[in-house]
Amino acid sequence: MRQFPHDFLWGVATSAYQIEGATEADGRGESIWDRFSATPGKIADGTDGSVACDHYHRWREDVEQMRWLGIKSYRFSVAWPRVLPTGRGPVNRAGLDFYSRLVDGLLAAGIEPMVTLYHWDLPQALHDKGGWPARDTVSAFVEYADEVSQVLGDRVKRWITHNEPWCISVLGYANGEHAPGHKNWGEALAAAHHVLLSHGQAVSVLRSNVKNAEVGITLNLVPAQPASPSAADQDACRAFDGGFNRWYLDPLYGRGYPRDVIADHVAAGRLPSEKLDFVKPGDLEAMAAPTDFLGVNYYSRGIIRSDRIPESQNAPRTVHAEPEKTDMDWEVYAGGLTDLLVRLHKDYKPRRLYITENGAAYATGPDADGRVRDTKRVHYLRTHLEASLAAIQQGVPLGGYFAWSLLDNFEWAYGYQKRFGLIFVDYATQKRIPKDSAHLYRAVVAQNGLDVELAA
Ligand code: GBH
Repeated sequence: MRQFPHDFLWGVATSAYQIEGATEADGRGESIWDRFSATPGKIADGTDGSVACDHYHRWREDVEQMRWLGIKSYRFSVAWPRVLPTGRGPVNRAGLDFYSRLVDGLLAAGIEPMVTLYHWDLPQALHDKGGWPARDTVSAFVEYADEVSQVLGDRVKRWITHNEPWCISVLGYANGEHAPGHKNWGEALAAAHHVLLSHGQAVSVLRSNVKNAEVGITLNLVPAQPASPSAADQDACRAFDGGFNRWYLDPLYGRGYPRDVIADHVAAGRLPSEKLDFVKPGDLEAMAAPTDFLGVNYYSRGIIRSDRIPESQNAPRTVHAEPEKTDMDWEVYAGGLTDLLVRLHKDYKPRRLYITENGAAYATGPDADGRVRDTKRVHYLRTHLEASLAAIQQGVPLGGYFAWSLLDNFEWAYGYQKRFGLIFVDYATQKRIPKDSAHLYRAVVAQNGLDVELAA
């Protein structure tokens, strides 16, 4: 009864800068995250990704963990500065060889690789030439996609161009929480445009280099609900959904940028006029290149309250947040995942959807007996898998689920204090300990269904 389709792609996800370490090995160049984390005050615990999980040296052990989990696919990202240390040619073979060995190791373990080309580690040299707000970065990305897919394309079938354009542009260029730490909305919107354009241009390159390629992009999407039925809250919710979700979905699915959000940006002084100077003829067509799947990263919903009118004058809050929050302070709300998937299927009709990330931060470590009883993550995982199955039962073409993350890792501006792993990492010794949630996931994957119990 509570079974997933027989070909459902069970997986786990990671990203290069968050796990690899070895930032100076084999000719790797500097990335904007090396520079940003070395800047005092940017990372909560003052750490960086220079060692992280030392996955660059321990990848064989990590593939063994995946084999134990029984997963069918592993989503990882390629570090652009390992392949092209200064952003553009010549290629650093030693850097690309690391991914070639990893892919061979995965295939030997019966695990299909899914490659993300860009998970935020822009070569610093490209940043110095303007970074994502500069249009030249588009062709640099397409060249990079070409080089990587020429070498890995004989063994890697599934490709994700970018991870979370909203984070790249807004966190990186508008609110400064992520590298490169700028605070300029004009730059952020130009950056978002160039990220989406580079995605569209890379699609055809990937298709020509990879036989039977499955190509897509991953977005971080947040289903939103107004806090009350008041007109002000409903409008705030429209605006949130517009800026967070539709700004990326609409152009990817051929509708161009949403007019209402352009007007919001102008009204808020984030854009000088409704004319988007960074959009050149042909861009909107290129961005809408047909893809094989949409990757969805889901963590929580948004309950949206207007800040235009004082709280006291607003209608009473009618949407109640669940009391449970993760260590990120994000509400645990599994129903949002079903709602989101159903809405994407209905409004945009992607050929297929993959949940490319879903998970929760809880700092739970080993008890005296060595076992990691991460009960809250077990609950999060179970309820979100139920929510995924519910979407399938409502007709959503959901092809797979990738838990975030295989390992505890470098959680960007939060450093190592936030732990998302199914597997605990003792950073002092680099020892890996599968948490209770890993045992649950292993049982689900083995059964391809949810009627599983965990040993007490
Ligand atoms: C992902 O980003 C990243 O791809 C990954 O590298 C990272 O480690 C992981 O998630 C965990 O943070 O409205 O409550 O959902 C996620 C980025 C998640 C951005 C949630 C904005 C809004 C909070 N985001 N978020 S909520």
